[in-house]
Amino acid sequence: MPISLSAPAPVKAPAATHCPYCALQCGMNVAAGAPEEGADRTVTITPREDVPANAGGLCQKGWTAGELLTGGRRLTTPLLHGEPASWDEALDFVAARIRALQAEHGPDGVAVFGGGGLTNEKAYLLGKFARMVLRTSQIDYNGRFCMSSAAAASNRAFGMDRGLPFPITDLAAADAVLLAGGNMAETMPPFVRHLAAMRQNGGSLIVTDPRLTATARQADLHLQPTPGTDLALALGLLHLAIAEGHADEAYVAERTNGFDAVRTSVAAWWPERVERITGVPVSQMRRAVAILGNARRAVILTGRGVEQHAKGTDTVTAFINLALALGLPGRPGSGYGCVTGQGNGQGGREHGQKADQLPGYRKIDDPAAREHVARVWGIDPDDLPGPGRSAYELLDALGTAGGPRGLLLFGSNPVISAPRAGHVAERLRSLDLLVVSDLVLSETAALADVVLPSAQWAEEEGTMTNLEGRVLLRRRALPPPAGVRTDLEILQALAVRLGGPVPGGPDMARAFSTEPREVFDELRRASAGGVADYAGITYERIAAETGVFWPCPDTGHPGTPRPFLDRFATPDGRARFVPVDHRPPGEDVDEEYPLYLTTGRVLAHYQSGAQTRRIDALNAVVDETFVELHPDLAERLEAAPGQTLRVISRRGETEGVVRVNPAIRADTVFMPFHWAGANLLTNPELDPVSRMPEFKVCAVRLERVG
Ligand SMILES: Nc1nc2c(c(=O)[nH]1)N[C@H]1C(S)=C(S)[C@@H](COP(=O)(O)OP(=O)(O)OC[C@H]3O[C@@H](n4cnc5c(=O)[nH]c(N)nc54)[C@H](O)[C@@H]3O)O[C@H]1N2
Ligand SMILES: Nc1nc2c(c(=O)[nH]1)N[C@H]1C(S)=C(S)[C@@H](COP(=O)(O)OP(=O)(O)OC[C@H]3O[C@@H](n4cnc5c(=O)[nH]c(N)nc54)[C@H](O)[C@@H]3O)O[C@H]1N2
Ligand code: SF4
Ligand SMILES: [Mo]
Repeated sequence: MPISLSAPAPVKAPAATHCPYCALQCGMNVAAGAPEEGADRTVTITPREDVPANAGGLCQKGWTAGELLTGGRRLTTPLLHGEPASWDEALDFVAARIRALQAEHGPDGVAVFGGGGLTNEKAYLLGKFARMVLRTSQIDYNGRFCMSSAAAASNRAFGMDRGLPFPITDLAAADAVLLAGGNMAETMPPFVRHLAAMRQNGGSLIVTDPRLTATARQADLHLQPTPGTDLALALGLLHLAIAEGHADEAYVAERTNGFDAVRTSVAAWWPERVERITGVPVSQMRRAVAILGNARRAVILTGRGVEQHAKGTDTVTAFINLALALGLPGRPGSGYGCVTGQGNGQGGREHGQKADQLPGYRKIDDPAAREHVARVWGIDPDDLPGPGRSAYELLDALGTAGGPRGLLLFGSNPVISAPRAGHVAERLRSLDLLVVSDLVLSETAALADVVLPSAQWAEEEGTMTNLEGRVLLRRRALPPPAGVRTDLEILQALAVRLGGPVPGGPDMARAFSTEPREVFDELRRASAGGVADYAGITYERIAAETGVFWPCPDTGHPGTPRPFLDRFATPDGRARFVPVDHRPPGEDVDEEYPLYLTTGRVLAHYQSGAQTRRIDALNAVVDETFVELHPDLAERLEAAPGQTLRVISRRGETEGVVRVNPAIRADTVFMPFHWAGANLLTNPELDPVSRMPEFKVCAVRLERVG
């Protein structure tokens, strides 16, 4: 069904903006044409050359991103119990239910769940709405499922978590890159150009992945560990690096603390022991260490493959320890970085939608932080709630005694993407009130009492912080269709209904501006003096400079592409070595469940698939969930490609179409999580520090169907 616009959009110069999907935030020009009478509006996308991350490249998801702006597959009217409703009806209902639930259960009776795809302005205002209007401590977001382990490890080691603490273009000049658990050829195709440039300049790429992925095929060395054993691998690599004299003693003495304890702790991780645990041959470990140790400039990167484990924080810490021993972080052209995933995965983790956090990457239990943010918001610091539950713990508590009875959800689809998703769906169904703001009727929105149709990327302004920590401007290319509101408008409408104006209290219409620029200016003040300081960043500067790197404390400051060159963000300026030890996965294989299941992504689909499963060109590439297995395993099961297999774990079962691939370990099967199924199986065991679930390894068995 075509979307009718309230007023036809004039054909304008294309808007120079960025892709709606991943953290590479490829630059693209979006040109919107005026619809003919009765016809659909048209959108044309071309890549931008001036954005270093993609420099003229896009992946198939980026090329096709316009389809959801024009197609009739999106929501254009609020839904109240599944029926079309007016905005006033829907919003009045939500406000009344929130009031009733909080009267009965207290402020924590209503929770908020956000997303790393939201702009900085939305993420900031969502956190403010939760703390200032709802006064609930119960807010967290899907970034917890994404890079939280890397964030925790970076904070621990460097006192700051800025995904890549250097511009992505630095990679081209490295002599070696170790990519641990990332598959950029499918998850960020234009990223591979930077790795290819490095190799063209004579550098070497090392990839660790249980599968010989499209990325691993481009590597000079592929280490293929058993899922969940990367921590042992990193300890083994450090053991070898020290034994072979690659530790940079001068750097360690000058720039770090705590090396001795780590040196002692890795002494027990001799290579043969590591080979037994990981399955990676000693010779390959030696080669990896020689490549890294002999490089003048080297970079260690981690992706979700090593991070999404119940020991993800310690695993990343072990890789950071290796990087520190080799003297990499804070050296020009070298370092450690986490390859952040979601469009605003970096900014979304900085401005207060996290359970323990206030804007500017401040801690919610820090009195000075509370004081600062409360002053910006015009409230008493004592009225700010404390820390709440982490994402999975929050979802798990919904509708239980003592847990929240209502949930407002913006920018996530946990029915597909949360671990042990069958249980999560049950918790969502048990709520007294579920409100979802989305562009499409996602599987989670389909369970909601109230669905609020929101505007999309190219229909509104805002800022996104990409994987380099570069703050970018998302420009408006066309107006939203009639009937659709922006998330900022939704938050304001709810704040006004719920919060005031009360005599002497803040004016909620002003406290919740619907103008992205005004929200950003407030975010700048709220972040000022924090770790992620945006005070000096303006829309004008971003436009003029093609992005500004935080921290940027004042408008005269140039921004900080490489924050660790002189000192780390710790109190004494030194990086911290943290001793860590290997441990097995939360759930290991046994007789009943003899195979490892690992999960991840395919090129054509994004996340829960809520957006990309509605795009024909992407469904034409792959439109069903599959289970990838080694030929030996397929033979044992007498399973042929195209047949369906049942995959069973302790938490649930699902089916998948067989794909036979010699590139996977024979003890491991892989499923993408873009379709319902994979997460019915996954293990919600959480990392003790980051609260990351163990998406990347659990035990399963396979059965033939019929
Ligand atoms: N096409 C596409 N691109 C995306 C996304 C998407 O959904 N689709 N999502 C975006 C987001 S939010 C993110 S977070 C990034 C994620 O980007 P990546 O981290 O590259 O993505 P994944 O596919 O989750 O995992 C990477 C690899 O880890 C491997 N792996 C699995 N288990 C283990 C293990 O135990 N050890 C090791 N060493 N490797 C393991 C998998 O085989 C997989 O190839 O992608 C972003 N880009
Ligand atoms: N098994 C397994 N599970 C995983 C992972 C894995 O590797 N394996 N990876 C995890 C990772 S890294 C991530 S990041 C999560 C992501 O999983 P989800 O949080 O489910 O991510 P999306 O599918 O991007 O969901 C975003 C939703 O918000 C909507 N949306 C997009 N933009 C906006 C906006 O501006 N406003 C509003 N209101 N809505 C918007 C989209 O239509 C979509 O429905 O999945 C995690 N789950
Ligand atoms: S790599 Fe990421 S940002 Fe670039 S076009 Fe693809 S999905 Fe969009
Ligand atoms: Mo992610």
